[in-house]
Amino acid sequence: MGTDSKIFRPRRFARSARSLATALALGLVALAGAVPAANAEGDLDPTESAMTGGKGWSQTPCPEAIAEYPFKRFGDNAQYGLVSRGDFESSSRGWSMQNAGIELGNEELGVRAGTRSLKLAPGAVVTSPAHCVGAEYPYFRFLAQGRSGSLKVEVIATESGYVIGVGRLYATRSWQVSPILSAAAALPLHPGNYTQIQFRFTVVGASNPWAIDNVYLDPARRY
Ligand SMILES: [Ca+2]
Repeated sequence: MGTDSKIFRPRRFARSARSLATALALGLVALAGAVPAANAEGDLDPTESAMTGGKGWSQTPCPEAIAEYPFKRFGDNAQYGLVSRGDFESSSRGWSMQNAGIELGNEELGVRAGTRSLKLAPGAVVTSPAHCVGAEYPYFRFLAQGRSGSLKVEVIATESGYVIGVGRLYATRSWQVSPILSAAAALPLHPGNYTQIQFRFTVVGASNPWAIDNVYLDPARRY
C-alpha cells in the first residue's frame, strides 16, 4: 500500500502520544504538588479563536451514527459510521464534484457490499458533505483504487474554511484501504467541543481515473 508515512498519523502513534502526554502531565502535577486549573469548557485561547474565527464549534455532542466495525478484517476494531452517501450506492447528493461521478463496480475488499463506487477522472476534486466530529481524535478511512498518480486527502473545517492535508495514497492498481487518517490537526478545539468537517479528495498526476468507495468516519475515537 503506497502511503506517505510522514503525514499519516496512525492510531498507535496517537495513542502512545496521548499516553506520553498524560504521563508527563501527571509527572508535572506530582512535581508541582498541585493540580493545575483546567480551562473552562469552551474556552478558546486567542490562537484557536483566530484559527476558527471564534465560532464553528459547540458543546452539543454529535448525533450517534449507526456503529459498524468495517475494518475489523484489517486489524482495526474501532467503530465507524458511514459518511453521508459515502458508499455511493444511492446518489452522491451533498457531495461536491468536479470531473467525478458514480460508476458501476463496488470496492473489491468486501468492507461494505454494493454495486457502485465514485469514479474520479484525472484532476478530479470531490468534497464530502459536512459531518460533526469531536475534538478528541476523529479518524476516518476509506477505500480507493488508482492506476497512476496519487490521491490527495484533505480535511476542511467547514465554518472557518481552514484546510489541512492529512494524507496521500499512491496508485497500486488494485483496491487499497487507506491508513487510519486523523482530522485532529484541522481542529484546534478543546476536548468536549464539536464541529463540522468535510473531506476533500483530489487526483494528482494521474493519467487514469481513480475510484473511491465506503468513506467511514469515527467522530470521536473510543478507547
Ligand atoms: Ca459502493
